[in-house]
Amino acid sequence: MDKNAIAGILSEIALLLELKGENPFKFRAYQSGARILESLEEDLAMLVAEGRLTSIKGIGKALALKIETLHKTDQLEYYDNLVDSVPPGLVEMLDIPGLGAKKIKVVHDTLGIDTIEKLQEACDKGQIADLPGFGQKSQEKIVAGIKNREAYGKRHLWWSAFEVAGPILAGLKALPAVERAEHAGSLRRRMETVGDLDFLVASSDPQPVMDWFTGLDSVSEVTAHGETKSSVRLEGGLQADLRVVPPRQFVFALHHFTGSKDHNVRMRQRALQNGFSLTEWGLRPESGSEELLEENIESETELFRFLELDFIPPELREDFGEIEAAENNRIPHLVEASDIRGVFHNHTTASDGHNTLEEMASAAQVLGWEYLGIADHSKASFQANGLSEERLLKQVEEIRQLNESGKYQTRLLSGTECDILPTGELDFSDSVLAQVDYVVVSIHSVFSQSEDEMTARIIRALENPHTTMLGHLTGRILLRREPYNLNRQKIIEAAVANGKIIELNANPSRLDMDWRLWRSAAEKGLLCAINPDAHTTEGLRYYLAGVNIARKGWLTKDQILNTRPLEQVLGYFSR
Ligand code: DGT
Ligand code: CA
Ligand code: CA
Ligand code: ZN
Repeated sequence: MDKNAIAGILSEIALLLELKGENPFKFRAYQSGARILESLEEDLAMLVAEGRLTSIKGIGKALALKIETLHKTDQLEYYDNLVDSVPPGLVEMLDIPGLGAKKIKVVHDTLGIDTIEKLQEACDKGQIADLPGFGQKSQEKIVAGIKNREAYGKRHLWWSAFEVAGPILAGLKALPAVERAEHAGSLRRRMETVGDLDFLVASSDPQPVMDWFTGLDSVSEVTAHGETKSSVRLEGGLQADLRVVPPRQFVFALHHFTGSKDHNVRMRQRALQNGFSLTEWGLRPESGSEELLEENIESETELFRFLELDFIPPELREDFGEIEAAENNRIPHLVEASDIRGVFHNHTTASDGHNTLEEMASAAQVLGWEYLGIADHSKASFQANGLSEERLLKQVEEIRQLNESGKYQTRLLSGTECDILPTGELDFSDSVLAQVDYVVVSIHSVFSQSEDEMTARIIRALENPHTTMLGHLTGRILLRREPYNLNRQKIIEAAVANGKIIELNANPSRLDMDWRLWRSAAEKGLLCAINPDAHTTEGLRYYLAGVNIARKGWLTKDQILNTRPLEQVLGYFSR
């Protein structure tokens, strides 16, 4: 077992122990053990072979033995017994917002509840509200959480779905029987989450393509195996559809199965207005004739052109006004990944990142970036090892020296991700904030304020003259945590009025602010910054997910600060 798999098991042990109500010291030891393993730089095999695991701070004898056993045998009796001793329903309840291990234990111990269904029943009867430490509010929150869990249960983050889809698409393209292959559906439209993967292939010999697809190693179940359509469930729970069409139908099918449904409806209406019926099979003149018009349409561009429209990028096909825009040559030139010259909101080992300043700098250089901003947490985020004033100023100095040394071509910028305190005040004083290049302000605590309080809190932070940009506007964690209560429009207006940026947090679980808001916000004059919120060198790559969402939000290069060259960015900061 590799270190990440072992770290996964240690975190699970921590959760199970907490669910059992064990001594906090005990489960925290596993939690921190997992974190240590994740950020381990030395080779685990080497450490085990040389018996040096216990020399790492935070890994005692007992923990070392378990890590060693997992590493060598892939098994651990202690873990297996623990899993057996905790009802799986309790573990599932951890997904419900507002229900931590402590509360789950209370629910289990007092009412004998060990499944989500029973939890729902108890809520219906009002029993949860009566438990000590719960109350009406938290019961309502649990009910909402159960609902969300059902709604979200079947969806997946775009980023992880795309990683799964990549090799499958490459495999399809490599098959001799395949002329063309593309992914379609929400994956191609770059939605923040996807329900299932859709693949489309042009081939006049579907059989071997279907057989290859349903026979993939990663397929755990074949749910349909037809002549031209197959569906499978992949390991990890994702479902995937494959459709094979004759080559001359490919363009029409690609457009149809890319969707969205609403966009398709509008496109069919438009075709009808022009006297044609548009389907996944082709275009047919409405006036009786059965003849299909497909000879001269070999790309989506040509299909749109036939309907007197400019090409509409898949990201925009959401019936958000894209057809009107395409009619009037007003599809914007959307931002592209290659436009990005650097990013601002990233973490290092100084707070809760897993890589050092220099490792981040070197990774940014590999990405070809002109600048890399570091914005570690501030002191109020003690759970994320937030920096004190002294540590921040020390980091500013470190960054200055590193820049001066000329060791990296990427220029480092010193920022901070400064907590917005519950009152809307910032976690650092003006005199400290004046010493960094820019200030990202974010909420990391007291999420439960009312809409008015939260909105006022954030607006107050935006009014601080030192604030440069607002981090992860709503705090949502896709598929896991709802946005906090806030009035997004009021905040956008305040940002524009105060000349502040709202970031597009590109972490695949956040993608916050939501793409649906960007078009109108940018029209009001809001400036965007795409930030990966990276906690590792790998995490810098999340900027790609941010570019997707910016494109979905109709954003162009000039509406995004980090497409600008270094000099202009510095100029912007020193306004
Ligand atoms: P998902 O999978 O829930 O994330 O969303 P999609 O958009 O990938 O939806 P999916 O997989 O059900 O279908 C793929 C595409 O096929 C969809 O984007 C549009 C098209 N499509 C599917 N069903 C219909 C339909 O009933 N009417 C129309 N007009 N188009 C459909
Ligand atoms: Ca789909
Ligand atoms: Ca589908
Ligand atoms: Zn944050």
